[in-house]
Amino acid sequence: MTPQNKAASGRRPKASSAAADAANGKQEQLAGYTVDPVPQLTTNQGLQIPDNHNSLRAGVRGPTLLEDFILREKITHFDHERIPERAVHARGSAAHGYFQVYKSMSQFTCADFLQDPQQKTPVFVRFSTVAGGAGSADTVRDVRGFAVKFYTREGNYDLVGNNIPVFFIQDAMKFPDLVHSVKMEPHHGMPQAASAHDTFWDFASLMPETTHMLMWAMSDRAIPRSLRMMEGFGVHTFRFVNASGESHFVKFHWKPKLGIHGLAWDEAQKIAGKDADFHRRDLWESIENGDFPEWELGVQMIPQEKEHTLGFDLLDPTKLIPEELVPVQKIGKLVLNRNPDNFFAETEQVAFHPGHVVPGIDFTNDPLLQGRLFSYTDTQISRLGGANFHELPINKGVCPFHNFQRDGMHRQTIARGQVAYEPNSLASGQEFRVDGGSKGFQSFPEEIDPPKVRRRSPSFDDHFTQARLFFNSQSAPEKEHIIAAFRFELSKLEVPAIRQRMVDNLAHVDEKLARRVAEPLGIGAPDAKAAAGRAGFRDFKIHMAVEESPALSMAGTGDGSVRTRKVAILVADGIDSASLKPIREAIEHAGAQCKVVGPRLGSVTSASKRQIDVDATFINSPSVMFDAVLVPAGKEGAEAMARNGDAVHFVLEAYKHCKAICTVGEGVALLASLGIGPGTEAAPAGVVVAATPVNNLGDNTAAQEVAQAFIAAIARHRHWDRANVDAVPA
Ligand code: HDE
Repeated sequence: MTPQNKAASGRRPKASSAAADAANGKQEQLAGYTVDPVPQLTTNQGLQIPDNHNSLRAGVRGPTLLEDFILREKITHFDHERIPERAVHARGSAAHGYFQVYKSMSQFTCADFLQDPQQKTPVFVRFSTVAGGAGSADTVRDVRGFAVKFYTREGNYDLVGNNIPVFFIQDAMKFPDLVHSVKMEPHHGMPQAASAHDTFWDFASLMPETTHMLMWAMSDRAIPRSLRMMEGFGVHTFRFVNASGESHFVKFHWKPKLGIHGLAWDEAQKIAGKDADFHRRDLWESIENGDFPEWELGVQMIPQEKEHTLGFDLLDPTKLIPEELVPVQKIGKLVLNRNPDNFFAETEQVAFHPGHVVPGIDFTNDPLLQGRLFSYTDTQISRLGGANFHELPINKGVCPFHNFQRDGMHRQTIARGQVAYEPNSLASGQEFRVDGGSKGFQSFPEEIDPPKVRRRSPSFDDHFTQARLFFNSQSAPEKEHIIAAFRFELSKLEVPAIRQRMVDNLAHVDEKLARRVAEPLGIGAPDAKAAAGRAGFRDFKIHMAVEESPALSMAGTGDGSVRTRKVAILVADGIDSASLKPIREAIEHAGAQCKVVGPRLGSVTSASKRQIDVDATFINSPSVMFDAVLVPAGKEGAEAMARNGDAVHFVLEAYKHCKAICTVGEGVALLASLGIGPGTEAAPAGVVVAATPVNNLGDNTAAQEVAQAFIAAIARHRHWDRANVDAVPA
């Protein structure tokens, strides 16, 4: 950020990002394009505008004159402000940062940005949902896009991935059908950003190859707690190629430092209404606060000659390679340390393309990837208004680029000279000819001499074994969440036959899963035979060397820290403020962020007549905005909260969503009166109660013990195994 635009944006300078940015050539390049507001208006031609409130008219009460070119310019520009939103992944949030490799990968790839651990490569990363429009809510159940643009010294490299390692379909030919089925239905334009409708499940149930990805999409992976807490995957198998031309197959993984965490489904739906920008805000705020999101880049590498040894086809994008078979090697880190200056110019205009590769990274024949290689340039041409989208500041490489492509809409470059062709001898007075030499990008010379066919490989035919592997690898609560998600989605269908077809398919994944899903849906028992008799079903089984893959579960991931976790401290008149202080200090010291939430803004009065500042209200910041809740002591305060329906709802809802709750003194009684406290039995999972009487909490040791137990409970993210949450009305 230039000093000038720091001042203009009003954002405080960030010391650590400034240091990181010193090595960031992309930022310097972008600075040349950024402008700041000045207290003087001109037209787009530079003419000063004396009055920006009144149009030119015939007399003060007369008609507006067509002559008013200043009005016309302003309105015309406004009329054309919108561009087509992305056909998929329309809703996105992005940030700048850098990538740094841990050690040279020269043995496997000659990609320049993967050679030198000292080198920081600037990146721009855009996260997205897939199905909804640009204004849809962040927390809908959906796949998340995870697209990374590396501005390398050899050209831009785009790793355009998702947060789920497999895809719904195997062949690009089916992509428009898939997307049409999941987007809002064409006759009435509903629902927005949701897969819980007939057309999606109609398509999915008729295409058993979707089954593996459906399992992921029904898991908590599809309702992430934060964009900072999800994995990313390249999905397809790519190639690394080293300087000697040797190739390894490679799968890319992004592993978040904070672990992989999801929301409760009920919570995700409520957040969609209470704060539709929940993920965008979280990303923005954590970067503004200096809590830079971080991932490690992992690779699974398979030597060329081992292509056929895994038991399934590496080219099939509905399959993953279990980490237990081929370990993920962590080769570098990605840090996001700067928010964009302008949403439209950067987040909206950024144009990703899986075909933006650099020497040392190449494609495979995955038929989904091959189709993508066509689609992305094509879509940018209509979305960004022509073939010159690479000249937009956010898309421009940081290395020199030149060729004889010329002209077109919105051309920025002024190419000098007489020559726009090759070979030529006029440009520099001597012959210039591209010589077919060994430099630059060389496609891996894979041998291909087959007949043309329009047919899937039979090695793609098994659609259930890896879906089962995924299900088997989940913890007990994760399995329950998947069952509940299937039930919810299928219950929304208007055509029972689609529900039936879907559970028939699921019987090939796991009979019990299918039965449990079917139970409340008013349909017959799952019928595996009926599924097997339908078109598209193939009776073929791949061999998996593992039955379970613990790496596919989200349980127990993360570094155990509570950094950036949000804790609500509930207050009302009459609470005991002394009981709060040591616990608040300890959790803030551990990196969590506290907000005091009360019945009104301003302040409340504690039992000892102190004024406690209130940051937010029960209504404007409900429990779904937080990861944990602290209910303080104080008889009057607890009684006041018990009388306030919003406070009661707050506590019950946090409990239902399995969040860590800490309560001291009379707060314990409040929980007990709501039927969720420890009562005479042990406290429910994730509920921390002060073991010592309240008045001893001033004693630092006792307070510290409570605080540390609370921190440990928050670090577990959610207590999904908490008993009886279904009985809680929230
Ligand atoms: Fe995309 N995809 N996709 N996709 N995709 C687009 O390109 C497409 C697929 C992914 O933040 C579009 O610029 C086809 C898989 C991300 O700007 C479009 C096929 C994966 C983003 C397109 C796929 C992705 C897109 C829409 C099947 C995970 C957002 C706007 C053959 C590996 C990038 C655009 C951003 C965007 C086509 C399948 C990821 C239409 C034809 C598999 C993260 O070109």
